[in-house]
Amino acid sequence: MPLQIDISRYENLALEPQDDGVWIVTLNRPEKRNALNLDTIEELVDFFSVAPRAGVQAVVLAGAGDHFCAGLDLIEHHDADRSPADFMHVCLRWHEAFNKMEYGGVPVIAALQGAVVGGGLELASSAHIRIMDRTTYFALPEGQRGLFTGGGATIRVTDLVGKSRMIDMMLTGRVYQGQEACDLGMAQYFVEGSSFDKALELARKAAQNLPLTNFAICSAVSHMQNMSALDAAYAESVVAGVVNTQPDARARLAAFADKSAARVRPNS
Ligand code: 1HE
Repeated sequence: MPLQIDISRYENLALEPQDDGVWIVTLNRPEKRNALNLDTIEELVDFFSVAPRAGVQAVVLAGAGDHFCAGLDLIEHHDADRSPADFMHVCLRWHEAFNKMEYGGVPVIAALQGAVVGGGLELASSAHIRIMDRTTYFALPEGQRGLFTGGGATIRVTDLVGKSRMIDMMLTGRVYQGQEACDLGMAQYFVEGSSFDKALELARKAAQNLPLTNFAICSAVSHMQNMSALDAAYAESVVAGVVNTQPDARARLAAFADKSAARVRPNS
């Protein structure tokens, strides 16, 4: 019996389940440019903890308004006047949320518009696919604010663009946008139209895969990056042993064998 997600409990995220198992999850504080306060982080933890067991096939992660996310809620942080231990625990909750996203097994497709900055870029980099459009720009303003990244940028943004670029972004506040940002790996898609429309299209496509296959793609690949090549090869074999023999795959293999399944062709 899948778990239920009680949409009415969420105040900082807007949750919209679609008929095909895709859920649209929108950061819903546009008046604060979707800055990440503690409550938003807790709602992300809640949602992504349950989503893999609630029949969620894919997630479109979006931001309400003109900007995806302005990063850490600087006003909340200022007013709370936190101790080092307090802020360490804040960061641990961010990691809890973002690790649930990256390792949870449900495809997360981020629709990026406007500012994707600081913790907003850390959030985006936890998604499996990022779509940007003409309005999207990326930055790590932590350096200018007297701060340091605390939501995984040292791991995930470095993974996307490399150590030297990440350090430059933090030291100088450098902003990346347009084709250059996409070419560097900030996003996998750069669209002329709306990033949201493309994200929904891709989420619907991913949702047609078997859930166990998607689970492996959106969990095992990340775990294996943390292993030695020797251990990753072993883990890959075990995962493939389970996934590639799943009963639901038999119909798809049979369709290939009887030539009714679509073939892989170059883009026209
Ligand atoms: C905020 C935040 C925020 C806006 N925390 N309240 N992140 C940053 O350094 C980015 C800070 N934000 C900005 O640079 C700009 O706000 C934006 C480029 C995102 C948008 O600009 P704009 O002109 O559309 O909006 P605005 O007038 O600057 O802000 C509108 C409101 O949103 C305003 O609130 P209001 O009550 O005065 O109307 C802003 O205070 C509020 N707002 N951004 C709180 N970030 C785990 S460590 C992670 C470390 C970091 O993420 S550091 C990077 C923080």
